[in-house]
Amino acid sequence: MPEARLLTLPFSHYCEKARWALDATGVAYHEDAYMPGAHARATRAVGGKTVPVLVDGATVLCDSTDIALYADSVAPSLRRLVPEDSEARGLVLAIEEELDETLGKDARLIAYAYQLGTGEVARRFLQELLRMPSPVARLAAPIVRALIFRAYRVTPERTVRAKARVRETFERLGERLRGAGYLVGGSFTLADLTLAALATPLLSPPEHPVMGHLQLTAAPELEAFRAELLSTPTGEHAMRMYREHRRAGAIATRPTRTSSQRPSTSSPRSSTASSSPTRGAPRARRVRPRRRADGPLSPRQGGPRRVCPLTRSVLRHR
Ligand SMILES: N[C@@H](CCC(=O)N[C@@H](CS)C(=O)NCC(=O)O)C(=O)O
Repeated sequence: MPEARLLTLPFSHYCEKARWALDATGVAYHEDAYMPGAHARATRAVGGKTVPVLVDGATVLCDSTDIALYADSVAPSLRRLVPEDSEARGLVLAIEEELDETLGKDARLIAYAYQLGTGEVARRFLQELLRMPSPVARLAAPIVRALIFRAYRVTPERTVRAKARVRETFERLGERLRGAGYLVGGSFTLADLTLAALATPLLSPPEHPVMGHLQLTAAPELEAFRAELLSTPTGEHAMRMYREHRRAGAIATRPTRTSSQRPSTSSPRSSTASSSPTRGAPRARRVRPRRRADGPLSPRQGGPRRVCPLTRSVLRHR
């Protein structure tokens, strides 16, 4: 039985959230990391639109929350990310859902606004992120900028508003963290994981399994915002979650060779969206992912059809 497949853009913070949830719960999977553009074909082929997508036999989950809850539902009790107690569970899911809709979108918008903001910064960003040769990155920068700014409606006004909302979110969560080691209860949950993963475009924790190896040069405005957030209790908390709770992901253990394996084209049995009413109760599935009691995930047989050069460079680095 093949392992579950996680389709990603490897640098995406929603993908990192799903990857971390799978790693933390010990679900065996392999990551098919795509280049931007190629991801759209791959996700469409299984009935999805955005990444991450988890394909496990006939089950297709097209949202990071559904993937995390699926992973949690098959995890041994010691590795669960969502508490069983109904009050704590409700709180964890509420924080997770809110951060998906606020911090996830705000962090992405702010990071792109600054990293693609001017010609030279954008060129360097693409060169470092996608390992593009400098002349190619220079040509691609205005096109990528226009596409991304349109897709995520990046404008100076929206950037200012997104920063204000991130400050509010961090302040509110900071109140919750006062005198407490974690956002809910006394242990690491999906709420802490979601905060840390979705803040990565702003905080750049060195333990990030992909971005930690790239060490992108941040635009000065982004660096200043990072410094501001890192000085808050919530920023400190997110960085500590990476230091103390992030295990190496499958991407770091996978062989580099590619195979002729094509993504499944069979129609999905279940496919969910971020507004799915199934939060807290992933849909019925036929095949459960194998799980491991502890330790890093095993290397898969074969590899993705198109390995993102970024991933290759990370793999080389390890
Ligand atoms: N709510 C979704 C959001 C996923 C999302 O926005 N993914 C972005 C990457 S950060 C994406 O796929 N963008 C490319 C596209 O829309 O084609 C989730 O939690 O999975």
